[in-house]
Amino acid sequence: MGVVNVTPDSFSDGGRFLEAGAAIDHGLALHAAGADILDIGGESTRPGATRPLVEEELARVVPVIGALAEAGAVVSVDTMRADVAAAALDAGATIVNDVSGGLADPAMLDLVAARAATYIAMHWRAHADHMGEFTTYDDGVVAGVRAELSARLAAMSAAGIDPARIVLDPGLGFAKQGAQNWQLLRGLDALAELGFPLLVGASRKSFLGTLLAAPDGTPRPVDGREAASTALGVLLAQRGVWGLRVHDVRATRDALAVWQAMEGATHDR
Ligand code: PMM
Repeated sequence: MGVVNVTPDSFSDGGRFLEAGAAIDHGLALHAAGADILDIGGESTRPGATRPLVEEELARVVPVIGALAEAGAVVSVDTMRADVAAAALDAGATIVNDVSGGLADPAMLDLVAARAATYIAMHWRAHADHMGEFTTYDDGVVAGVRAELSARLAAMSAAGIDPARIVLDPGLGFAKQGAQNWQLLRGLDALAELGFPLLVGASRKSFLGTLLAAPDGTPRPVDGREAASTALGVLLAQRGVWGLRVHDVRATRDALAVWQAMEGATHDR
């Protein structure tokens, strides 16, 4: 899954693709580089971010989704709002990527059920402006995320969402402190046991910046985290995750091709 953030302030690429034409060109490039899905988002969820108005979010994502779906890409909309999801599905998206797993908007699960969309439900506890206050997990982060995702699955089932259309996501960086992200990644099997495909968004996140910090402790800036993101993507693919949400699709595709060649999964060349 290739990331197309149509936002002024995302941590990884904020402001670069705010203009629709630039976002569409970027999406087309990710599609050409081998992305199976393009994920279009109009709300930054970086720690501390404030929310855009719904009109603003709609104006950012709908034209981009329309153009990319028209070009033949499978499109997901990265939104927590049912109204934005509805407009995105009307514009040609087929997947709703809701970082709140249905918690932010009470209308979301019913909408997804009614429209028979594929639903990516991420683990989430609070909006970005105060999620840093919710990083306590009494039984450890793996057990906590698993229990809270199970509760969301019950809500999805009650709303009538087809289980065959559900994907779960551990929500790296969302109400998680640095080390908790590594604990979650190591404990991914416990989430896989819930019986649903997993999507993981690790690309360029701050726990990688911390891992790669300079000797004086300065975190590695976002644009220096690509090799680590790609390496982690391969390890996750080897563990059987269904999807990787990444910024550099070409690097990820190349790394996956190397892994598959080593496994003998591709023709010998
Ligand atoms: N991370 C971000 C945004 N959307 N969606 C899913 N499903 N999983 C994630 O981990 C996720 C997401 C924040 O990262 P960005 O600012 O690079 O988009």
